[in-house]
Amino acid sequence: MPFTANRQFKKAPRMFVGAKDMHYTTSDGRQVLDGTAGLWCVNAGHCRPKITEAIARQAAELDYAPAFQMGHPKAFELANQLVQLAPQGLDHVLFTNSGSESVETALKVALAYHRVKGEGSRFRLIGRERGYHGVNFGGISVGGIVSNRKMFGTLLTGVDHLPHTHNLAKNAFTRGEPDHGLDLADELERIVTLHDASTIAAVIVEPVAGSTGVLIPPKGYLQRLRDITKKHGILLIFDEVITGFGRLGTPFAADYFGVTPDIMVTAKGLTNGVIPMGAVLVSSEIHDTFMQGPEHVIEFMHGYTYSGNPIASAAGLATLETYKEEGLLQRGTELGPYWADALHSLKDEPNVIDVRNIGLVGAIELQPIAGEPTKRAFSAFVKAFESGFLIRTTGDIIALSPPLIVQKHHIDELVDGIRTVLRAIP
Ligand code: PXG
Repeated sequence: MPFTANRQFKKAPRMFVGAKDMHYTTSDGRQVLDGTAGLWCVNAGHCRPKITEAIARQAAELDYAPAFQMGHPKAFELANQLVQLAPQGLDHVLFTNSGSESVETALKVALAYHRVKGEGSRFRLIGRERGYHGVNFGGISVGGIVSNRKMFGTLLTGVDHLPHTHNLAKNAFTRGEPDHGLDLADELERIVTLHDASTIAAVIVEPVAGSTGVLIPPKGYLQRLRDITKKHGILLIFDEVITGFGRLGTPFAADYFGVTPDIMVTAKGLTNGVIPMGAVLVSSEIHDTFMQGPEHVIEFMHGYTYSGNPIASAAGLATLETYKEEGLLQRGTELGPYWADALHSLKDEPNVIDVRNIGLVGAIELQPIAGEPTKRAFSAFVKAFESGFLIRTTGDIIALSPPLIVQKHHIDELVDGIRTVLRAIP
């Protein structure tokens, strides 16, 4: 099983057999409130009719079309809609089947772009400590999670990392963007000085790091990264696999922070998590750079059998329509203050050392049990599940990201449930 304690799980399986809107149904018939939108992906809630019907219709009409040298209308329609929704300047789309594939695709675009431009010396990729960019070799190389990297040999060479921005001593219990840490963006200048700009292709960051516990960028940090990358001709890649599609109360984090990258990596919420699909958006400047040479020659040697798969495309279109009809991509702005108040009411509960929030994301960081890191949070996860709440934990951090259809009473229920759990566990 993926990222699972296999032996423990198989002794006491936690199984879902159904889902509707905000709830899962377990194999023993219990309702579980979804506090995490599945794995940060079911932004429109579960089993939404528009999406399930679109999938069924498409499966009966055109099940599969070859992705190479052939097309079908829905992939183009979805690409056009994505471009409409995305920040201005991101005008072209490459489809993939997951966040991990989107990351690999983005890194390859960055390297090839510089080479096509005659700057093939730009081969370095810069990631960040505590970054998560999926599990493939490029992603774990630029990623900054030691346990995901250490087993797998030399990874990609020519990679360096920015420091992470998490600083509890200075920023604990901040609402939204923390005040301290802007200077950490200047570490990029140090890295550029060390390697020389002429060797660096791209910087990749999650605008808000999700998997490692909701690390919210300090005020001005992303803009500073944008300024430095621009100054040195380095591409800026935002990995919006989690932050995309309304998680922060705007379509993308790029909108929230007012910073537009050169390449944007997406997946998850693109199809509401229902059918695997990812998309990489790039600027016209990048796209146009590739469009040269003889016309019968393939411009970018990359792609997947299932890139722009018809059923995934149909799911994506129906998902975007659902977001639009129900105003879901703005829900995080409307509900943000209520969400923040509810979460921060946990401040004085046992072992809570930080609460942080942005849009409809939140984290509660717990003091680890001495000598047994992750154990306290995992106990909270199990206890919450038994009590009817799905939460995520990473290290000793509880991460929350409910579907964007969440109502105030669900928020109350979730936060009160967590309060009870925190009081009950060791
Ligand atoms: N980039 C980011 C920023 C992600 O969060 C990926 C890439 C990889 O996506 P795929 O589709 O290949 O898994 C992710 C995935 C968690 C959790 O609980 C987070 C992810 C996946 C599973 C669990 O934090 N993020």
